[in-house]
Amino acid sequence: METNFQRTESRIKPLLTEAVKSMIIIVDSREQAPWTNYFKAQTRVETLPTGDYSIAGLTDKITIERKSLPDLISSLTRDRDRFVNELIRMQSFDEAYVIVEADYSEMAKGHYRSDANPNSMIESVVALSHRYCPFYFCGHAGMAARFAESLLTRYLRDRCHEIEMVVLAAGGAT
Ligand SMILES: [Ca+2]
Repeated sequence: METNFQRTESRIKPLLTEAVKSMIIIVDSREQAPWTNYFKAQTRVETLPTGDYSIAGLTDKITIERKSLPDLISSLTRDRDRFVNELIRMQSFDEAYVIVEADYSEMAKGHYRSDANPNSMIESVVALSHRYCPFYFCGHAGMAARFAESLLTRYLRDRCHEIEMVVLAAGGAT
């Protein structure tokens, strides 16, 4: 006779595959120009206490902070304290990322309005990404959104894989 675990084993994989396929991306309600149209996944607007993008059901586990180049420059200069506080809050997540909607070369060449020194900006990005979480420069909004969706999907797929392993291991014990 089939045990409960064997039944669960055969059902768990399609369920988890479905969970990844039907992932809903949460978009923070304060996002000014959200990436919504670039995502393949469905989205839902909610107010996120930290960060701009996450996964429905896992909003306290993974967070992505979106920065345009002007946002990034002000976050590294006059709004630095506020930004560092956010990076500190992001430490309580399993995974946290800062995604910049610009090329690294735009920042390094000082292609922004502020008179902030590009070398100081580079040093700041190095220091903060070393201390807190990765910063990815993804060119423009469309590419940044694709990168973000990929990070979110991979995170969810990894968690589903863990659940599958737990179920399989438990099944093996009967
Ligand atoms: Ca932001």
